[in-house]
Amino acid sequence: MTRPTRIIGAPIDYGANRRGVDMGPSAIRYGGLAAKLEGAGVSVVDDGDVRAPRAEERDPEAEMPTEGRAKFLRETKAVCTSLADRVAETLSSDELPLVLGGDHSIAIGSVTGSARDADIGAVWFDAHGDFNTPATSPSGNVHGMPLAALLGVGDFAGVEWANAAGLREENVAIVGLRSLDAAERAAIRDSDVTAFTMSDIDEEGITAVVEEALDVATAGTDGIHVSLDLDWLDPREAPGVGTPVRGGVTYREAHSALETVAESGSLRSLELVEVNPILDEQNETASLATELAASALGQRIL
Ligand code: B3U
Ligand code: MN
Ligand code: MN
Repeated sequence: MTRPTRIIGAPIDYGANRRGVDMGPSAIRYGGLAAKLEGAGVSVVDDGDVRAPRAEERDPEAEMPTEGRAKFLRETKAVCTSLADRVAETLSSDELPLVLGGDHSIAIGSVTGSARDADIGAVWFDAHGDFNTPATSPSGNVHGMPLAALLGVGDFAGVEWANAAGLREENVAIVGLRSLDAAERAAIRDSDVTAFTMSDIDEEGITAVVEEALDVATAGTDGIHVSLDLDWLDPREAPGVGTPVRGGVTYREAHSALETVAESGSLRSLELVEVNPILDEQNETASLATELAASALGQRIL
């Protein structure tokens, strides 16, 4: 039986190159999230959003040292710090945190909160590696960096607020890769992270790949964080994302993957990121996100 679930919105777009992803939490709620989860037998509380100042309210003074190469890192840190507290509090009251993004930089906060009182692994469903650092990123967008930040890769080494989860590379699996920058490709190959590309899914099938990813993330840990970037899906299924990449997983593969997550019984925290309602068609990507959350939390047809 899935634990009572607490929804926490993180409406930021600082980490993305497209405006609009800050409206993701509203769109996902409007897509019927609470009703879908309740329909799956999960009790739900909506905790509202973490406070996230709009980019226009930004104080142009006092740049952080790395900020020139990592846009809005100071604001990202502030939001992730309060998000981590909300996630940790949710877990300590025996509820499951369901975080709604926002761009993928918020994962630094979600994972940090989830790991505060536990040793966790992570499964990262994404077209991208999110393994850039301020020094390697071609875009400077922090949504392309959260895994590297959490693992202390390259110039993220020793960045206390970002590394605080103590996440181990051996317990991280990325699933669905199909777009990497040259330096992040090298960094992933040099790391102990397990990465499954779309070719692996084509060859082995989604269930086998997700089972292997779960083995990696659960080995010796207390539970797992699942980070679901909606650009993991093919843009035909999920058009409302800032950086779509052709050749992603299908609707059925996505549901099957999250059902496999639910069956593992190891899910500790979940997040849905990168839904951009401005780019969406009739809120279908947001609505798909709500369905996938229901599958991850145990929804079954029969
Ligand atoms: N790797 C590119 C593109 C990207 C990463 N994550 C998203 N886009 N969503 C970058 O900017 O780091
Ligand atoms: Mn991502
Ligand atoms: Mn992505």
